[in-house]
Amino acid sequence: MAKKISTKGFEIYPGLLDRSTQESMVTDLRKCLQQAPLFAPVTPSGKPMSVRMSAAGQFGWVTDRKGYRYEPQHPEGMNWPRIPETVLSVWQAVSNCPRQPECCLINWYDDSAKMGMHQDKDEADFSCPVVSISLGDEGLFRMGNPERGGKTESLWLRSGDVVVMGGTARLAYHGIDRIRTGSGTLLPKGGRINLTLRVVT
Ligand code: MD6
Ligand code: FE
Repeated sequence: MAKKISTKGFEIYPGLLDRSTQESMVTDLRKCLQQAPLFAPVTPSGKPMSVRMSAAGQFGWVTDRKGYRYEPQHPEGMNWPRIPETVLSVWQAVSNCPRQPECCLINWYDDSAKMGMHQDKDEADFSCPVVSISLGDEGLFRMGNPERGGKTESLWLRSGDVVVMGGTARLAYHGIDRIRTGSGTLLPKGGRINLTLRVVT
């Protein structure tokens, strides 16, 4: 198995995906986004999020004035595409979970996008981890605790890095403080893609 760093229960696999795997994944994701385009999510309080979002799988995670939830269709009404095999194989390699992911959330960060500290808790089965894949520009990942506040640790996630949030870290707060513009060479126009695989039901 590849090198693994464990911090606060988060398991980080630096450089798990080689360049050609990352390139195949981007090709697959472009097809997904043709079927289910990125949209600009709004928090339940009406605040626009700085990332743009889409998903693949049986469910996509969405947010709008009605709240945070999983939905079987894109906000514009189309079905979500299937989760690409290139992405599913990462789950098989690192999740140690007998269930299959039902959602691959696709988050797209431009230069100024970030993600505030949050828990991923809209899923039903917290015995399954969330697995995240980073592509493109580097993002500063902040890892916290199961309760809001307390000490945090930060780490730059690079293209091809994979993070597993399971066990004691499954409900830990985490976020992306900022993007390092132009740090990646995978995406010709720059930016960062983060995929998170989740079992929803
Ligand atoms: C990101 N990731 O890396 C945001 N969630 O852009 C997440 O929110 C996340 O990396 C659950 C598990 C791992 C993650
Ligand atoms: Fe998250």
